[in-house]
Amino acid sequence: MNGILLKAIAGFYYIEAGGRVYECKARGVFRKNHETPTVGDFVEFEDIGENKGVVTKILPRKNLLVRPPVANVDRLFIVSSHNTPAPNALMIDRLTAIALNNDIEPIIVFNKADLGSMEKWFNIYTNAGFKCIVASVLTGEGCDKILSLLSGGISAFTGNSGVGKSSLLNKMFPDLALQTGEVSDKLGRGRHTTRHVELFKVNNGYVADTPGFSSLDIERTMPLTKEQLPFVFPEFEKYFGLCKFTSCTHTVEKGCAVLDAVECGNIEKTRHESYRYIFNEVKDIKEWEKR
Ligand SMILES: Nc1nc2c(ncn2[C@@H]2O[C@H](COP(=O)(O)OP(=O)(O)OP(=O)(O)O)[C@@H](O)[C@H]2O)c(=O)[nH]1
Ligand SMILES: [Mg+2]
Ligand SMILES: [Zn+2]
Repeated sequence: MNGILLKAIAGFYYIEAGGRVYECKARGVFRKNHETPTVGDFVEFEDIGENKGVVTKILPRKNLLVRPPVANVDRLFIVSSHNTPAPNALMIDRLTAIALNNDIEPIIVFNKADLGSMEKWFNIYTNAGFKCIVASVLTGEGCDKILSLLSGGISAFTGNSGVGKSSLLNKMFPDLALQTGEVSDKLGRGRHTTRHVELFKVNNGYVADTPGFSSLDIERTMPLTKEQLPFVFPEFEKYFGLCKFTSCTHTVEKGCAVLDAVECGNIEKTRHESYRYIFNEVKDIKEWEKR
């Protein structure tokens, strides 16, 4: 039988097929091949009765994200919030880069707009060419827009712990009744309420709620190369070919058209700072690997 993996917990895989959910184990062959069935995977499994089964094959993936661990993602909703926690440009820029590098449409959600204006953030990312939504679970603002983007394919919600990923999903789909958690007052940090990735069937599509991370967690190797990096900053693209040097990395070079665009305000400074930061990170890792 063919199905889709909704949830993986303690060695069990929960697979939906024909409107039923089967509790499955995986064949040992996956471990041998260092393959892990991942939420979002389309799989083949053997029905062994009583809604139980054995996963026998993972069908070819469109993509596979490491953080959050979800496969075959069509849309990534990158959620941040007005405060507790406040938006982090570098984190948004990492996530949009990872999405684009994996052929995923990033959609940036600025939540908790009831706590204050998100206009500055909305403008930065709209100008950079991203689809942005200002939202509030309290007032319901933006929820219809998110809802309209959820039909068809697989969507995943990601972002810091405490930004309101589960709350937004509950607002749109009250039946999910996902657990949400107060943000710690002292630190303004989320409490990592959502503990595992889970896919839900909604609007003719699927949406994954995922555990939030802290800004530190994402300070990790970016899964892309310095050659790929310029292409995942969509607002840079129209300047390529206009730089003085064909080998321009758009970081420090004289006569760089991207740097000129930053200078005159056509490219947002924070976006370019993130670019440079990530560039140095992926560049160093490559050199380290060569040694
Ligand atoms: N004022 C306000 N509070 C919100 C909004 N959305 C969520 N919250 C609150 O923010 C806190 C965290 O919400 P969650 O939905 O648990 O956040 P999460 O992103 O799922 O967090 P993790 O599961 O830890 O990753 C809760 O106390 C929510 O009530 C909003 O739009 N406005
Ligand atoms: Mg949550
Ligand atoms: Zn350049």
